[in-house]
Parts: sequence; structure tokens; C-alpha cells
Amino acid sequence: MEQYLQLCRHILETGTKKEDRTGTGTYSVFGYQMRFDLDKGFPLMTTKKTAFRLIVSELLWFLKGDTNVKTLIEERNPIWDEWAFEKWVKSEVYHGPDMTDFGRRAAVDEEFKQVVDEQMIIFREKILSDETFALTYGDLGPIYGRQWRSWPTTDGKTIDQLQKVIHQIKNSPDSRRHIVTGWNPEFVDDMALPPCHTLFQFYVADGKLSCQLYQRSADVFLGVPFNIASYALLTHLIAKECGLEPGEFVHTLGDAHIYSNHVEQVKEQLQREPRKLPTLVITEEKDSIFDLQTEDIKVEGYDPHPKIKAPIAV
Ligand code: DHF
Ligand code: TMP
Repeated sequence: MEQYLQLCRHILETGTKKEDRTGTGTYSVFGYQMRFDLDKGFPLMTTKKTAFRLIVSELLWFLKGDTNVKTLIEERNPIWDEWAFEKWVKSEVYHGPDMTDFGRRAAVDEEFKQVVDEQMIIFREKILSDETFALTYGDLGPIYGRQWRSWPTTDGKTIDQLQKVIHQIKNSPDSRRHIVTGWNPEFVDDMALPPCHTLFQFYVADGKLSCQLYQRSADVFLGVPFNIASYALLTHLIAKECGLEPGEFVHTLGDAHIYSNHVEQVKEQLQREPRKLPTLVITEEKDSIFDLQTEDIKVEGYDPHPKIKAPIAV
């Protein structure tokens, strides 16, 4: 995890102050690469407690081709709620308190944050109890799950990029075309958030499967710890499915930024000594990675420093 801390130091020392879409402000660098040898333990943050269960549940949600937050809410996973909630509060059917710029306002106003939290509870209850509401307001548009599993083609068919790449890895491991892309220019504007983890490639050598991700935009304090663990897990799962050992996860970042309201948290994390990495355990054998459930995947020997809270920029 030294590499992650190195990235944080690099941004704090050399990053440019830069405004951003969310109005929060960031310190940012362009172009950065980290490498994680998956032999050396599972790369889950040890300098702050990170909710592995949420990472597993999100990845399996992508793998199943799902784009509706209903499934995540059923699994008590709140990480995508704000982006569905945003669609609801901007719609004609919303009649609650004014939610204009709710993310930015909640980050600086504790009283308003409570109002948002109350509306969020109402939103989750409606998603769980009202099927029509969930279909309209729970869906995040054609994000990752849709593009990975059913990329729409011009002749009205779909391409299952993941299934195809698994087939290729098994049958033509030396190929240099093991690519999955979430960036579909035709649909980017229909997505609640255009894919941050944009494109990934697999590579087979010496019986090991490696994966490189190009992440166009990286929230280094909140998003990146999830992204590293998620792609490390994906590499383990695809390797297992293909009868290979996991190799390296190579993480390439485009705009790598620390939000101005995360700087103190990052500095606190930099004071902490990294600990031994945990190991990944898959407790249940399934015929295919597409059949796995969140409870089937665990980490063992995870002994992190305490959690550090920070507001998320919406
Ligand atoms: N927007 C922004 N600005 N940054 C993101 O990282 C981000 N990530 C998204 C969607 N939009 C985003 C999806 N992934 C959290 C982590 C990942 C994530 C969304 C949210 C998050 O809030 N993590 C907190 C709390 C997790 C918990 O409940 O334990 C954390 O401290 O890690
Ligand atoms: P953007 O679309 O304006 O780049 O905003 C997306 C923000 O979300 C940006 O701060 C990056 C962050 N993010 C991650 O870091 N990782 C993720 O997996 C996701 C979905 C978003």
C-alpha cells in the first residue's frame, strides 16, 4: 500500500489546484501508474478501514449486468444512492424540500445534511416497496453493467464483452486484444456518471493473469481504494475461471485528484504505518463467476487502522 500513499504524497506536493464539475475544488495531477503484485496479499487499504463487503457487492452487481440501485439497496450497499437520488429530486414527481446542489450543500451544512439524509431514507423505502418507482428512479442508465454484459450494436444485437474476453483468455491467452470498455460514446450522456474506470485489458504470461485499468478520473481518497480492491478481486475471479494464477494489477490514472475537503483526511492517513495485507477467500465454489453471491467472498487477516470519514462530491 506504500504505492497508494506515494500517490497521495505526490498529489499534495505537486498537484495543481483545479476547479471541478462538483464545485468542490481539487488538487490534481494528470497521468500516474501503480502496480500491485497480487502474490503479495490482497490490496485492501490497511491505513484506513475499507468496507470490503460493499466492494464485493458492487463488483458482482456489475458482473451480473445490473444497473439499478435496487439490488445494491437490498444488500445494504449505499455507495451509488446519491446518483439515483439526484435523478428523483430533479424530477417533476419530487415535492420535498429543495435539493438543489444537495451534495455540495450537505458537505458544509450539518443541518441540511440531516434533511438530505431524511429524504434519502424515503427514497430507499420507495425503491424497495414500489416496483415502478424503482424501474424509473433506481436505474442509473446504461453504465458499467450494461456495457460490460450487453453492449448494444448497430444491428440491434448485444455484445457480452466479459463472456467474450473470458473465452478469449481461455482459448487464445497470448492475444493482445483482451479488452473490455465501458466508454460507449453514443450513451455517455444517458449515464448517471460516465464510467470512471473506463477500459481494462488482461494479459497472460507464465500461467498468470494480469489486468491493467485505465481510470479517466480518480477520487484518490474515496474512490481509488475501492477501485484497487475491486479490480484486484476481478483479476482473481477471472484468473480462477480461466485456470490461471493472479499476476499483477496495473492501475493507470488520468485526472488523479484529492478533493479540497479530503486534504486533512489524507494527511491523517499518511501518518499511519501500513500493515500486513489480508488474503482473499472464496468460501463457496460456483460453476461460473456470474453465479457468485456477496457472502461467498471474504478477506482473512484484515487488521486496518480505523475508518476516516469524508464527504463525497456529487
Ligand atoms: N463520485 C465521487 N466524487 N467520488 C467517488 O469515488 C465516486 N464513486 C462512486 C460514484 N461516484 C463517485 C462509486 N464508488 C464511496 C466509495 C466508492 C464509491 C462511492 C462511494 C464511499 O462513500 N465510501 C466511503 C463510505 C463507505 C462506507 O459506507 O463504509 C468510504 O469511507 O470509503
Ligand atoms: P467526473 O465524472 O466529473 O470525473 O466525476 C466523477 C468523480 O467520481 C471523480 O471524482 C472520480 C470519482 N470516481 C472514482 O474515483 N472512482 C469510481 O469508481 C467512480 C465511479 C467515480
